[in-house]
Amino acid sequence: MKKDTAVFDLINKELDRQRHGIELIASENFTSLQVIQAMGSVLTNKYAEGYPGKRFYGGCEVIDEIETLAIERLKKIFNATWANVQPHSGAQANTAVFLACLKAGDKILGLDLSMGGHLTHGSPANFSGKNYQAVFYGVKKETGLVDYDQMEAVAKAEKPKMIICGASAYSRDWDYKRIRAIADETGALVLADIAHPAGLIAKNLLNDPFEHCHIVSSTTHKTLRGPRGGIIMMRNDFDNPLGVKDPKGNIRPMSALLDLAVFPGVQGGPLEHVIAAKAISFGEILTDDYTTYAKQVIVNAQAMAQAFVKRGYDLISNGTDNHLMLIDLRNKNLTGKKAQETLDKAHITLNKNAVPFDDKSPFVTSGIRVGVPAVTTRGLKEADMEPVVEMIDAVLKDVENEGKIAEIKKQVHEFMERFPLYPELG
Ligand code: DSN
Repeated sequence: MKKDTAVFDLINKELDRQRHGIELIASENFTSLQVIQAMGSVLTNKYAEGYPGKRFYGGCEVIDEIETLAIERLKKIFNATWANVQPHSGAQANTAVFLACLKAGDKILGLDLSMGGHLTHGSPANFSGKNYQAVFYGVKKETGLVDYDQMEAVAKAEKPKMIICGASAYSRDWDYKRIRAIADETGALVLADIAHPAGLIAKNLLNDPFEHCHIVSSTTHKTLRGPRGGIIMMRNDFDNPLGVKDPKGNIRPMSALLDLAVFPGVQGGPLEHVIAAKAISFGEILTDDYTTYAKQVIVNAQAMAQAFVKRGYDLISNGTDNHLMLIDLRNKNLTGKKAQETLDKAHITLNKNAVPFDDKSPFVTSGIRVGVPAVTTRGLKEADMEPVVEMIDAVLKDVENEGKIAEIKKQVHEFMERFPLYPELG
């Protein structure tokens, strides 16, 4: 068959872009080559609806071994007793959790999207806000920290069936113990969506949500550095206290309800090529090399935060505990949109982001979100954060100066040549 050069040329162009630029999107990372190879394998040909040992198709004996390996490795990482590795994404994982735990119209309490939350935590634009009644907590204006008093007050007043913690743009750790206490007092389940900091939690560098939260969901492609996908886990199984039943009307353990919610609830055939890639990345996470990586992520994020503060940037909560920071650009007379677009021209990639109490639309925003998981995988260390921030600052100080931007772009390419990406790909 003739090679589709139209598509492969574009793939190579994207490889080139990834190699030359500085990648600071907090939710992105670079997987190992073996993770990419597994995703491009013959496993994509196989239908395997169901679960290991209980499939609706023949010929699943190898697939069963692969999926079991992924589940067992994931359980080991988080000291979990149950895991589902089939969700195609974090959004799919959360959809399945809601389907398993709640009835349509039930109330949920999540971090407001405009305060750093996630679409699937109750945004009116998302299934979570359309099918469920969403109420929200936020962060404190003075500190930028999650307002647990507000969470408690809203929970007491609204009696949500589920409290969701986790965020897309929050640079601090979570008080899971307090959240569970609020949930116990008000009769709610707790879902921790750890999509962003999962890799740091895996290595005990942040608080452990499994101790206190009923259910934990995540993506696999952010700090976990695996293929694009989702997962759901529990350390302790339990019978759904909200009285949600399986399709036959039986009360079942949460693990069974969650499995049923993923398939056949919200998905059909699992992506077994991606599940194989998940298994590989989970194996990588269990190594000492990954522990070194996760520690370096935090060291790099703190060095980067300091470099920004030194240059007068206004960091929400004044710093970071994890892999990212949120920067309010209003004191620099810039919007997030302008900053993102200008930095893009210099091949420095990050995203515009609403800051808490933002006065601009989500398409413009007052801020940017900056994360270090991808550059840490490239091999950048804390001493490299200064020159990176210097280049960002040079662009943002002079956003209309195309000559300067071109000069920084050249510096970016020269700088990143020191950190080869996928050299095996030629
Ligand atoms: N889109 C992801 C992020 O960038 O954080 C969240 O789903």
